[in-house]
Amino acid sequence: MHTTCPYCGVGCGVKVDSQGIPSGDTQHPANLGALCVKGMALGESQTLPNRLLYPRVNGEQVDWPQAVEHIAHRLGDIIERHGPGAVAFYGSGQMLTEDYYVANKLMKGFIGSANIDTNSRLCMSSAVAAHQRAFGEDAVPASYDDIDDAELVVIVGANTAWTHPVLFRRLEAAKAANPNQQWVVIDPRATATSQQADLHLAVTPGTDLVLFNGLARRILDSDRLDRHFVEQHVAGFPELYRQLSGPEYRPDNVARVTGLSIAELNRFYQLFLDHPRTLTLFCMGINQSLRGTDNAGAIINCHLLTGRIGKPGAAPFSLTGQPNAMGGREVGGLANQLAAHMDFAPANRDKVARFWGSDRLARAPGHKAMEMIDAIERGEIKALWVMGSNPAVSLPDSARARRALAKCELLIVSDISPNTDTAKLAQVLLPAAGWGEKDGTVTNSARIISRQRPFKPAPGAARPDWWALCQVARAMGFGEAFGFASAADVFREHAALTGFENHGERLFDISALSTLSDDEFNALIPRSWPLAGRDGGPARLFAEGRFPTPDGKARLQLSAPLAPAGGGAELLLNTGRLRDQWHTMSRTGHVARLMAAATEPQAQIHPDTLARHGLNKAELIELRNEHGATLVRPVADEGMAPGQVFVPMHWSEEFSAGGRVNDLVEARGCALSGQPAFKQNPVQVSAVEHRWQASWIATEAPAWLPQWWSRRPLAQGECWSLIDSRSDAEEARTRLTAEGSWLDWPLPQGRLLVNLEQGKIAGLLLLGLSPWHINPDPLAALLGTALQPSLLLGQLSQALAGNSKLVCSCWSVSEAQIRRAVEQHDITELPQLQQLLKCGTRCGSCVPELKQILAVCQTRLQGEKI
Ligand SMILES: Nc1nc2c(c(=O)[nH]1)N[C@H]1C(S)=C(S)[C@@H](COP(=O)(O)OP(=O)(O)OC[C@H]3O[C@@H](n4cnc5c(=O)[nH]c(N)nc54)[C@H](O)[C@@H]3O)O[C@H]1N2
Ligand SMILES: Nc1nc2c(c(=O)[nH]1)N[C@H]1C(S)=C(S)[C@@H](COP(=O)(O)OP(=O)(O)OC[C@H]3O[C@@H](n4cnc5c(=O)[nH]c(N)nc54)[C@H](O)[C@@H]3O)O[C@H]1N2
Ligand code: SF4
Ligand SMILES: [Mo]
Repeated sequence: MHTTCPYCGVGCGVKVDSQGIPSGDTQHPANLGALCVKGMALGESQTLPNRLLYPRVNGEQVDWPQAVEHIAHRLGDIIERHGPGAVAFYGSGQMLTEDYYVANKLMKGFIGSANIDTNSRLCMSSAVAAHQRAFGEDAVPASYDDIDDAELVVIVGANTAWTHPVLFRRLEAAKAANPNQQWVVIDPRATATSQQADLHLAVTPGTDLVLFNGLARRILDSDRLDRHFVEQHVAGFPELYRQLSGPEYRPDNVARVTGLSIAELNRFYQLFLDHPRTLTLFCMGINQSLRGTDNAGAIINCHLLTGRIGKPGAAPFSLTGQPNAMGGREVGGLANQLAAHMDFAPANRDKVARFWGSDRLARAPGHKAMEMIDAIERGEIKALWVMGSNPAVSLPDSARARRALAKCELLIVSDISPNTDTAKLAQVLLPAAGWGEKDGTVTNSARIISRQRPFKPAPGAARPDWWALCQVARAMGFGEAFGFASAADVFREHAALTGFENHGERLFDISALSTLSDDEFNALIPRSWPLAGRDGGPARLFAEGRFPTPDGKARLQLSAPLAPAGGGAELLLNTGRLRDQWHTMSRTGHVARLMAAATEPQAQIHPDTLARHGLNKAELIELRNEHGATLVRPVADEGMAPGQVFVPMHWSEEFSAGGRVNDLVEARGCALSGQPAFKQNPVQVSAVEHRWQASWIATEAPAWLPQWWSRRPLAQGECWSLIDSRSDAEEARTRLTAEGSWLDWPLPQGRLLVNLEQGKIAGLLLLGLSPWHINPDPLAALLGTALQPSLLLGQLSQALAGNSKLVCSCWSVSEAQIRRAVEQHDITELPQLQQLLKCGTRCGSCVPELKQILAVCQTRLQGEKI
């Protein structure tokens, strides 16, 4: 059975065998058989420990008709009292296109408000706005095949090695096949991606706009300006020329603002000038910025000025994050779009109203994600339906977002888990069918539409989101328009709308698929749009230099000036992703091997910065600003620029008492797109003077929790790291061991307590030792076994031998093992290491880190030889 991976926007094809075991689909054009570590772990991650199985209203389990009746009645009542603007939907790029289509149709077409926005606002709305401004339509003019043709790959604001791993493997393969291919990585910190670049530009955060405008200025001054292309196909040249002639874009000023040397600038600019086949990949470092839309516009400008668009190996390439972020854009599931690449212009409204057969169509754009929170605070939005997102954690200023969610008269949450921080605030919980149970389509970064196919029944009363939406729509009296019997039915209508009175005005037209039979829909192979090129293969967008604007020309973009950088902050907070976790961990946090590479919420900081703030010895630090505070482990990282801190976005209250980084992020962003600036926030830092710390290893949670805790799954049981500055160790021991019978061994550094139930080990508590530095697995292996003191001592000494970061999750190979192997066997090349330890030979996601560790070891060994 062929389906599509439910994680990132690479959109890899997955084959699932009769046992439900996933493997890469060799026939899928996105991945040609490869899968990354998250894709490989799909077998394990599908089984959630706590699945939401039945609808709940105010904590009581109900059946679907009761839940639907309740929702329809409450929504109807609120709309009657306060108008359609008082209700809102918040969706997700993890919904299928069919879910998205029905949600959009219900809100904009029949409830009559455009208050439907999604987490894609937080993700790529800046890129969407830039595409619309520059091209006239939100169309990504690149395909994965361009990677093989490119001579220069610029990766900006993206840690592709970790976030789009299979794409990164394609990049590695392209470079191996064409050693002349050059890579420039632009990121304020050194990453697994930058490590492999020919040139890494560690820009001052938030200054990419100046860097790319400086590049555009250099292009204007060179013979690489494609005058013919600009004259024929591009508008706005004189205005841009004037803007770029200012002193801000002189090299000395660009160097000053971006923090780069003139030599670095010259090298990057010369590489760009020298390589017509340039592919510029960009992601959250560009989009999640106060100037997100301008950033993307400045990148597109450089491609337009050099005519590097619509040609093999040459394009600006906005990478999408989620598996169906692009599908949501196609459907029009953002508050400022209407449907199917149409906006709210009267002619479009008229078309869509006739197509849907509705006289209640929304008149104007609705509230964007952050504005929804404001509107709830003002009491304007009273009911919110969240689908496929955990906004209590992932929205900026999340403490405030949680207060707003709690204030809603009616909060409905559709999820597969009842335990997310958002689900805990809901009055109505709806059990959604998850991956492997749902049926429909997704569109990836490169506009490839693929099928997600079910291969097992949904458990309990879980149902697809489109189905739940249709039930509610019917109960609200909109029955006729929501009579869909299957995902195929929804898809056909969606496809038909894309072609409805289109007359070639909108590039997004998949109406040829609107007549697929159920069997044909089922058999649909991955297709990219536009549906066919000249040779019947994938079509290249903008190949003729024609753009979907009234005059057929692309538009160069002017940009607003950069706001002066805020002074006075101790540290600048950057946030983003880890290799093995997915967002708020709702789908990956319960898988032991995915948590093993980063076991606790943490902050990466340059060692000099740690020293400057007196944090060298701190076990736990507090980051805070006027929005909130959070507690995290400090990790020394030479790859960070001094004065900056990187905290992953992943931890929530489900997994830790700290680490929820969005409590520190201001709800402010790009004024044009409404996308929050998650990447640059000022914070203060201080050490937490703890009085004790401990590891709790058991299958049950401790009955008492101190100030800070963090939990992680192990192959057997769980490990809870506990730290406190309020109680002392004796009080902790008394409270933690209040239940059950415990044996107590003093250790040189602390003590080991063992909970025995009927002679078997039910739990272990290591008190006084840093959980950060022990390896809990050997002790956890004893859970449920009879107490054997000699075995216990053996396992204890293994545990104390140290915790080394897991690098290869597939073959469980740690950093310490790799370092030892390199030293003992004098390893210089990756294949030797792979042969010896097997690391990096399955999914390959850790290959960039293996290379990084190998390089560091060799530099050290060489240093020792000299
Ligand atoms: N493992 C994993 N993969 C994922 C996801 C996940 O949760 N986990 N999520 C998916 C989703 S939804 C998304 S949107 C993508 C995101 O994919 P990416 O954008 O690649 O990931 P991030 O880690 O958010 O940020 C990328 C980089 O931007 C850098 N950056 C910060 N500020 C600046 C700046 O001012 N300028 C520049 N040039 N760079 C800056 C950060 O240091 C970081 O390394 O990942 C997708 N893939
Ligand atoms: N600080 C910081 N914050 C960020 C970012 C950042 O870089 N830094 N990035 C932002 C970006 S780009 C994104 S995309 C967001 C992502 O953040 P969220 O939108 O919160 O994403 P998830 O945590 O993946 O939440 C998805 C939810 O859907 C549920 N789910 C899974 N399958 C289904 C299904 O089939 N149906 C339904 N109804 N539910 C399902 C999951 O259990 C989970 O609770 O975070 C944003 N927040
Ligand atoms: S790169 Fe990994 S997470 Fe992304 S789609 Fe492919 S297998 Fe899934
Ligand atoms: Mo995203």
